[in-house]
Amino acid sequence: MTTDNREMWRELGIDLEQHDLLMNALPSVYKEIYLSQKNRPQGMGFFDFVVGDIHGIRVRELRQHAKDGAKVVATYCVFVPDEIVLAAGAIPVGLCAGTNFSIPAAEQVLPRNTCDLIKSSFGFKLGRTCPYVQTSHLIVGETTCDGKKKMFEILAEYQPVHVMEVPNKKNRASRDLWLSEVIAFKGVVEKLTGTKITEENLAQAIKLVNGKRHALQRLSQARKASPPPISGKDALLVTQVSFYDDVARDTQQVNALCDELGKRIANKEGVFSPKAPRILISGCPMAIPNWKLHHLLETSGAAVVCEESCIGTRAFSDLVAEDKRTMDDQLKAIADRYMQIHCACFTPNTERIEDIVRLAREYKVDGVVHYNLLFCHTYANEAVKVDKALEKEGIPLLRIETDYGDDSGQLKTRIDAFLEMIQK
Ligand code: BJ8
Repeated sequence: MTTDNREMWRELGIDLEQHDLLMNALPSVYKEIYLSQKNRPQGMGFFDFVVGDIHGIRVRELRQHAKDGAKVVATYCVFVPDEIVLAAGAIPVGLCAGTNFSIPAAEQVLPRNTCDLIKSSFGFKLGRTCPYVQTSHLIVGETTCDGKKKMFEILAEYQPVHVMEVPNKKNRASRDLWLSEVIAFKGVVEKLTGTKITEENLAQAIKLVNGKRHALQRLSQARKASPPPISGKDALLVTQVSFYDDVARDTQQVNALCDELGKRIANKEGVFSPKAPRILISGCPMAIPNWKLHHLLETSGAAVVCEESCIGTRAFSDLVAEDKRTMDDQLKAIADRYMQIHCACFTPNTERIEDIVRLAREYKVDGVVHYNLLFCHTYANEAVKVDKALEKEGIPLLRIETDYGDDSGQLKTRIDAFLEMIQK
């Protein structure tokens, strides 16, 4: 922790005393969970470095951009189109919402029986412990679930918030509603930045974000290999970092990592035994630093090879069409791409169930773990359908409902029993 960082945090209005508690705890947690892993790809060095100074370097960059006149736009959901933010010369930042550290502050205001992801994100603002929130000029929320949309109303009392209406159905009328939201968002960003979004700068931004998604697709593909060339924990971290790092730099680093993984695959070099049970995790997103389930699974002998999640395949599986030339067509292509995110907020949402079955086959998994945050009713109810579909396909499923608290002992008992059952 440098004095420079402290000075910057002070200027941002951070509660230094509370923030110190978080910053002091992180290195030992990271060492235990990440640095203790054997035979990690060298390319993970960059991501270790980024996380090692998680509230330093990147925040400093954002502040410099802000001093140079750029705006910082913070988001909580993969429905917010980064392309529009980048086209206007602003910087999108996916906010952390994965730690129980910020929850006590949130519980002073929000009901306790709210999902931890919502409480964690709100608590960072209320407790003034996140320099990314403090650096941002606008927070963009969405109407994906009731808890979130009500939280955004309260958050708007503390910071400028714009909420995008995500429809609940996938029919033509819903798509038109979503397109109108995308168009309105373009107007909001133009007003914020004072920059007109043109066909040219939007085309560039689409290409840039597609490049990042393509790199993450490569990483995902590499995990199909047996033995897996990278741990699930490391792959999760790479996806988490991609939400807040500079897009071009992140793309380059993920591609370099994938080149290395390609060589590992050719040499049959892996991080786990080829006999390790292969697991697909599906469900609620795991925002940084939520590594609990991956850590438990992988220290119990499993290999997590895929995440059907918004910090996983839902974030990068689809690209925006790059062949559109008019603004209307570009915005339609953006709207169409985002409508393919199969979040449980949609009804019906059969595409997500189909994705889970397809991914289970493609990644040759031995079992699926459905990850549900406590009080997340959309995913919990959808798990009933997931359960039925997997049973029909003969794919074993373990349903986990948890929060950010420490229930590792209980979870480990259930995970051990599941792994023993599916052991090859
Ligand atoms: S597109 S999954 S990132 S909304 S876990 S806050 S749903 S009660 S996070 Fe999500 Fe966008 Fe959907 Fe993805 Fe509510 Fe559930 Fe909490 Fe959730």
